[in-house]
Amino acid sequence: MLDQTQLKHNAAQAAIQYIQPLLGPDVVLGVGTGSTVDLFIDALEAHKALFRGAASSSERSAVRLRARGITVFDLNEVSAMPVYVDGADEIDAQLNMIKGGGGALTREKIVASVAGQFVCIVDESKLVAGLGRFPLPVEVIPMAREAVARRLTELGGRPVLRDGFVTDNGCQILDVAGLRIPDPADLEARVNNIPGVVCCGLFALDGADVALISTQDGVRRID
Ligand code: ABF
Repeated sequence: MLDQTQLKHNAAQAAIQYIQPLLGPDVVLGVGTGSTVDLFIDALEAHKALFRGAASSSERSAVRLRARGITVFDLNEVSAMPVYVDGADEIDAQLNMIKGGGGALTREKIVASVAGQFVCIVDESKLVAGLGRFPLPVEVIPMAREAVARRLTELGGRPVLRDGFVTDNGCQILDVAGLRIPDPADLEARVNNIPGVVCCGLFALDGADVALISTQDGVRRID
């Protein structure tokens, strides 16, 4: 029986295999955030001579990449990247995701938007029949926090401020429990449209292209 860390490790290794044909001397990789991505970064070190560097979705991952000798580029220096690799808090079979448990959702969405494809690496506990058990993280401009919270309540959610947490962008996060999400792309658009919302943790308008889901029976690929 593999424990969760071993499952995450296997997902990270599967991502290394997946990206290998895409590597080259001019290639900048998009790298996400989280404990699964930490293992991916560790495994990437052995291949660092085969690509130019990485663009990171968080300060946390940037520090880890640099510590392993991988050059980190400001996204403004990068015009194209073949692939972005990141985890998720929930993913469904249509590759819609909830992300942002680690608080890096806005930079994750930005870096992912530059990449040719999004490869999501998760252990099987993250695969769900329908999104919404994990509270939806919503990054907000601090002065709009209460106004946004009222609108999220009108949408059926129960927003709670992530206490003492400040994002890499100097903003706050509302974690919204209780939302029904029959149409993830529709809800993503509605939340994005609330004034004061920087970014919402639904990745459905532009979901993952490939999921590598680590199970007790091996890594299952959905695309
Ligand atoms: C990030 O890492 C987040 O969007 C998500 O919250 C989290 C998943 O982390 P882990 O791999 O630690 O479960 O990608």
